[in-house]
Amino acid sequence: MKTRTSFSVLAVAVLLAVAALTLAACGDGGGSPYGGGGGGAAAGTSSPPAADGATTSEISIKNFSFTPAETTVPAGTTVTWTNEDTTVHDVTSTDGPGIDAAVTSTFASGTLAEGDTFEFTFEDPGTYHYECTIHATMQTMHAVVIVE
Ligand SMILES: [Cu+2]
Repeated sequence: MKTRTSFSVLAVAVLLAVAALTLAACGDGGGSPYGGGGGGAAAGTSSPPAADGATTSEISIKNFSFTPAETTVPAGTTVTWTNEDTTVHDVTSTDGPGIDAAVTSTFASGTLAEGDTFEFTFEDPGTYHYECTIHATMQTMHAVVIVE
């Protein structure tokens, strides 16, 4: 029975940290009406290749979280982000392959209101971290696209 203790303590610590960050960052009212924890992972939606070989992938922005948080796609894929929150968000890359240290963005959506979408086509393989700059203090507002 004691073997799970360290895992439980870690899990509780992580939950507390996330809760604290959420409380600290939710300054603009609104808030989530449904305390919805956990669930709702609508599964990575990767569409099959189109006739011309191009692929698409979709990422939702919901409850101050990018879902999925990690997306792996083949080069040439167009990724579409959709803001499903009533709160505004953005999608801004923080690093990527072959980028000069002085350059911090390879893509930036600008402010996305509820229902707005942003598309970016990833031509070059690499790991692209991105965030919502509006809520950058929240762990769930950071995510990554891996292009193979
Ligand atoms: Cu945001």
